[in-house]
Amino acid sequence: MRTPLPPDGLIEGISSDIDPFGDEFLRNPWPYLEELREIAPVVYFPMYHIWGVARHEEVTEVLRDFTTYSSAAGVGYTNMLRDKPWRVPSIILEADPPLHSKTRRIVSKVLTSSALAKLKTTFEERAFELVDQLLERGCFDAISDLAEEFPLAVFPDSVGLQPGSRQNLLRYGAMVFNGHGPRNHIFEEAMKDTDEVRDWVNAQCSREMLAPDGFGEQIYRSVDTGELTEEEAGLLVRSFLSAGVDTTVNALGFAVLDFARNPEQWAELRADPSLARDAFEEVVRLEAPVAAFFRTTTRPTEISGVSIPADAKLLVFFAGACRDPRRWDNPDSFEIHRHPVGHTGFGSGIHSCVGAMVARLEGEVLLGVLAKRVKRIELAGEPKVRLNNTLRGLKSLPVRIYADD
Ligand code: 4MI
Repeated sequence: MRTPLPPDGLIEGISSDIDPFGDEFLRNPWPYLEELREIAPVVYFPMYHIWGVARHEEVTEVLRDFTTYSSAAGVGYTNMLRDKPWRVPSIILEADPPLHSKTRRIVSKVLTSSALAKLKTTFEERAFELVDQLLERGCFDAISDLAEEFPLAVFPDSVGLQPGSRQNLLRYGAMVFNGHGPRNHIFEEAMKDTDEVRDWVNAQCSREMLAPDGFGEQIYRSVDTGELTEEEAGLLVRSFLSAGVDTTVNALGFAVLDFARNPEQWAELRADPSLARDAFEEVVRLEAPVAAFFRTTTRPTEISGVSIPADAKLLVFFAGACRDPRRWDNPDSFEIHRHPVGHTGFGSGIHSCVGAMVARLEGEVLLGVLAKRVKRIELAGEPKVRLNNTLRGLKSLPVRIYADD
């Protein structure tokens, strides 16, 4: 069952044949996002019967109004209230208040700044080990050998996961993020062996599997206080594993690429490694590793004079807002001194990334360690894009790095 088509007058002048889940778009979305921003404040995609916003003002307006633009029907293309989703819905991402408010509060209490401050030394030790190994090699793939290695070396331990098989987390992430798109070839490819990976992840989320004092075990303490059921706690641990790996992998991969392409910015970071956190923030703005999520309208609504019917899927292009020239000077350039306050790389509003502080810690630590040890980062081959229905990222990034003298 589809939402009725809007009357012609409402789609006239706002329709686009751009395919936001086509290979070309996903490989290089920037020219298309520019076109979408220019067409109208809200665009209609007849091929999917969905609407979209790609300007900063409209993206933040939609994300603020969580009653009109609901997450409970899922933040992907599928309306999960109508069509059976491939996994049990997330009780934080794919939920509205009051359920979302409760789960969000519990997760935020686990991810406090004091909890993260305790992890910093461990993260730094791992970063130094890894960077020193890579310096010995000189030439390596910054995706598999650095951007994937580092989060997999620190994040699952912080959650309290059992050792071993961590590659499964990357396979699961591919399912989660490609699963938000329509059933295109990328979706089908990611979902090839759902059962095995899904069962493995679900098993890792049970209380007995989690190490004492990790984020996972701390979530389960809310079961003892009666705030969560055992099942809800397991689902929140699953959210950590869903959201915490691929996102940071892609951000860190782009960080390396952005610095390889902008050696003057690398020189600035090296001159003052305390800029590492600001630099990572600018990477998240410039690259928007989580490119877009959907909302579903709960009533007929209007955005900047454009009408949208009730029960419509609306694609919110975080990446479009991150490079909107209405909001940013030189939006396509990488400037670590920019302080991009209000960027939507972590979303905006009540659903804005609850793990942002963990991501920032990983980014700050790894870029800080690289800045202290590495004089120069050079591309040693063409970067290759990894196609994904939601995430922007690379599948390979050959680089050469040179040790500080
Ligand atoms: C923004 S990435 C993300 C966030 C939450 C979940 C998955 C991905 C989840 O499963 O709750």
